[in-house]
Amino acid sequence: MNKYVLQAAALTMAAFSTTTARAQDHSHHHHMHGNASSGAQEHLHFGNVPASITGDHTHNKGDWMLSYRPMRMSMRGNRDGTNSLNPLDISGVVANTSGTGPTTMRIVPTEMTMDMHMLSAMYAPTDRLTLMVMGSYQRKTMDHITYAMANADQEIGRFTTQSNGWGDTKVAGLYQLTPNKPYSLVAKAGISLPTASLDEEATILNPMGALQRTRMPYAMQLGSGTYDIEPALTYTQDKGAYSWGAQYTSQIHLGLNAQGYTLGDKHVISGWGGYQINEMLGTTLRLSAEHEAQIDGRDDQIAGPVQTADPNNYGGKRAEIGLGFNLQPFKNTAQVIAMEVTLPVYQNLNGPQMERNYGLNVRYSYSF
Ligand SMILES: [Cu+2]
Repeated sequence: MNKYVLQAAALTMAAFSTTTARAQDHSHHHHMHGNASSGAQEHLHFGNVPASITGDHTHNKGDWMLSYRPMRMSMRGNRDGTNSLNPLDISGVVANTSGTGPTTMRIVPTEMTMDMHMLSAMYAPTDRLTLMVMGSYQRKTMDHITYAMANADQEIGRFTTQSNGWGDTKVAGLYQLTPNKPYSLVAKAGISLPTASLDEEATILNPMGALQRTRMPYAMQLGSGTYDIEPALTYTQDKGAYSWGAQYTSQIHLGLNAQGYTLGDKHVISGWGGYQINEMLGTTLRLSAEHEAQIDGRDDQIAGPVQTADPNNYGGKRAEIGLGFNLQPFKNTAQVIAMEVTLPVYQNLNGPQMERNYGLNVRYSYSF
């Protein structure tokens, strides 16, 4: 596994260094960010795109962009389909949470927080092709209630589990399909490399009232464990102070991971509009819809009377709204600070499953 990661990294670095050398011979560097005039510059719209959107733009030949994107996803409460469930609706329900057969649930998750810090670099070897590499560090916490084995209505205690570490590493090529049009259409071909840990453990309070060390459920692990194909197609355009765009993106997991399962494939469609209030501040409004499949296969080390240990209790259909702003402190897009708050508007989940509460995306990008 690590061999492939190193090969991919080496290939990326080789692509960067040859193209950097070529860019240096080139007498005229393009530094046209934020200059909203005609021609190729029309494509540099990335000043006013929602903070949660990635892979939406390409850069001019020889240009770089570094970005830091902290992100939070908060989940609170549970539902099955579109119906909200109380913890006592879940305790005692039969689920297929181990390889040995059905179990009645005695541990109910109530809240989960995922914090992710993403660092990425973009480099454009040509005016139409931009290369991107991204790494991430995450921290997840999950709160639970434990009910007694002998009585599904009797709470015996609460506990929190936590995992943290590096996530999967993503490498992508972004290609500008419409270089001479007033709009931009960018195709992304990306791959996610399985660099994250999938055997994170925690101490739990079991229904017998004892503390037990065990492998955490799928949701608390840090990556997919598989090579994933991540294609995307993004359209953006602007006119005066107004900008708008749409994106289709997906994550397709290839094969089974070493633990014996595959996370559900995910497809997301987003549309957004933006309004530039002045040279420094823009606002965005986004609507996204996604479909995520259930987990295929199972990790035999993940078991226990809890919904998150059942591979069927993953995925579903969700729609959300995002409200954001973009700040350009130096009145150009060389540095952009973006923030977006995401709120769910529709959740139809393969449950019982925890429901989303809110999301927060921040992005700082520096182009040169
Ligand atoms: Cu960029």
